[in-house]
Amino acid sequence: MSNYHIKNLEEYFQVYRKSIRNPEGFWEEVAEEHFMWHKKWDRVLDWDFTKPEVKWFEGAKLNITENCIDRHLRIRGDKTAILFEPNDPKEEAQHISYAQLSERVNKFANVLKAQGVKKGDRVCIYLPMIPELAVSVLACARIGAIHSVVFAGFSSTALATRINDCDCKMVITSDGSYRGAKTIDLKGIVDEALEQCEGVETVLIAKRIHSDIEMKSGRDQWLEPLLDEASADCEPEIMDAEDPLFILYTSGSTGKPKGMVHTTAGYMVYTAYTFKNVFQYREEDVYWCTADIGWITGHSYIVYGPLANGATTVMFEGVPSYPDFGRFWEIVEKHKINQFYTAPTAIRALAKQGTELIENHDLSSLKVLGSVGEPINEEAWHWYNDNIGHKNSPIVDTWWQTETGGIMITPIPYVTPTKPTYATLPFPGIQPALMDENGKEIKGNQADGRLCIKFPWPSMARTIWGNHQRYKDTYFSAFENMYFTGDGALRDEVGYYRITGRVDDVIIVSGHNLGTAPIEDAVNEHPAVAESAIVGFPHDVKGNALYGYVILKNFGETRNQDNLRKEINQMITEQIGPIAKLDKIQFTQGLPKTRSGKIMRRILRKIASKDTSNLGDTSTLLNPEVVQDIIDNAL
Ligand code: 6R9
Repeated sequence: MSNYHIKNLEEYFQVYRKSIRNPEGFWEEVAEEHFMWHKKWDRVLDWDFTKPEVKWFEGAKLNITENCIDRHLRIRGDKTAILFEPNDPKEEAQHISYAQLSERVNKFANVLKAQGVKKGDRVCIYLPMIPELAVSVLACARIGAIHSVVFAGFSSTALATRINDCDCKMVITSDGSYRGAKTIDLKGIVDEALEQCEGVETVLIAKRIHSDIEMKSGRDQWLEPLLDEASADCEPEIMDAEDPLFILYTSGSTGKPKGMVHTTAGYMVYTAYTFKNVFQYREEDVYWCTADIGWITGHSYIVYGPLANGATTVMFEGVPSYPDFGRFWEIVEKHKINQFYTAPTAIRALAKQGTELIENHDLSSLKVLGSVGEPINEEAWHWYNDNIGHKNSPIVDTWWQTETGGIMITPIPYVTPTKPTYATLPFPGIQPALMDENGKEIKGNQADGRLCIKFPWPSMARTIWGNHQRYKDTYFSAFENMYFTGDGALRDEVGYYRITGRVDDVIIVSGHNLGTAPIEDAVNEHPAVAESAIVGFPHDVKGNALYGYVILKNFGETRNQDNLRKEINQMITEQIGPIAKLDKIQFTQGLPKTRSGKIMRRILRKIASKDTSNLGDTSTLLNPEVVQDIIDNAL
């Protein structure tokens, strides 16, 4: 296990330097030591950021599920792979061993095959956080089908867009889901979506809430009887290193969501290696990431990374507030969680509840605390450190993206001294750069600029499904020969990075990326709306909340404005999902525009944040007079 587990800061710097001096050699060593290959690569890396084209481990043959399951069977067949904690604390937790996981994945894979799914076919998975979600992801990977998991909080319209974008022929869902005290009719949402999706031939339905749903004959099938019939032996499809493993959609600043394509070998190597080091996972540990598998964090650090390490990974079906705000701490105590990975928005929501619900739980099993999804503010960082970690579990503030596949900038716990609000140092193999507005790299410490990455890493997304040009335009055109992240960052006097937030029109609300354009499209579909602009403003729990400026077709609209606000949010819920609802809606007669007709969001952002002292020069606007009017009527 030479360089697999980094032990101290000196070793980190050694490993880091080695990884930069000879990236191919470095990643080859990681790949050689820790995985099962049917054939090793002919070439470690081939890349050209101008095309852009990146290939890792070309020529290698493998199946990721053999690495996540089969190879553990001999040594840890009885070890819990997935620990399922249901929504209702009275329902018993399920310990699914590696042997049981193997059986379930093989059976599911055989069901997919029997339903005509083949290598390269796209399968949409729209499931709550129940074991079938992880099992269906792995079953797709077993037979080389490309999974596209859609978060089960998305609306039917959002689901339909994602199904059609990559031509899924199958949807895997459940009769419904539990979310705290509520149940959600997932199958009804799927039915509605599929009215717009001609390519879907089959819907497989897992039973969860035992509701009475409608089955469309010839299309819908209950999963259970099919699984009962299936053999528990499914030969893995042997995949090429660069065969797509999955598609995962992420919001862009404009246009429809981007289907990020991740491939097999590089993704596996990078997520496994980062998991082991960033969480300092040891064989007996129980690891819990509270994300949903519908997001990249769940793909990489609930499913693939942990399982590739033979870890015990917890899947939690519920929400932090049910039956009360002590639920997370109850679970930590119950399952003796060693590594706990969550989002700043959850930390802030829990911090608001005070500490009583923590004090009656034993959190002494915790060794590492993680944070991901958005910048963690100083107050939340200290609350987490003091009340959950009791100042002796290091916080790993992990910066990364759907596009990067794995953690990029992070402390290594017990190795890198932490600093509140700083993601600290690049992971081995990662070469960050800060760029100024003229496209020049800012060298040296104490710098502030746009965050780019100079050199490929194994788990980077390779393209946007069906639109390579958009991939190039979005990530490789802002700065020459660099991957542009869309984030701003600063580097302090010792070289630590602090991510300052998005510099594009993506707003992160409760850790979810939301593009302004699709929300504006939804608002504009309301018959009374002429035009709208959405910006973010600081919110003490969600990080950012959404503020909408809406121009009505008829400003004198006689309807009650509160009703209109409700209807607009209803449009958004239908088109995107409740996560994109606007906290504030201001009706206005105009929006500040440049002479070329672009909305000046900078001004709107300042007004929404109640920071109107320095709006800059507004005289060059097409319509400077609207600014004062908007300020006067701000909410
Ligand atoms: C993994 C994930 C990516 C965007 C990213 C950035 C923000 C994520 C962060 C962070 C500051 C951190 N972000 N982690 N900002 N500190 N530790 O969240 O992927 O959903 O694609 O979001 O989230 O702005 O660009 P994704």
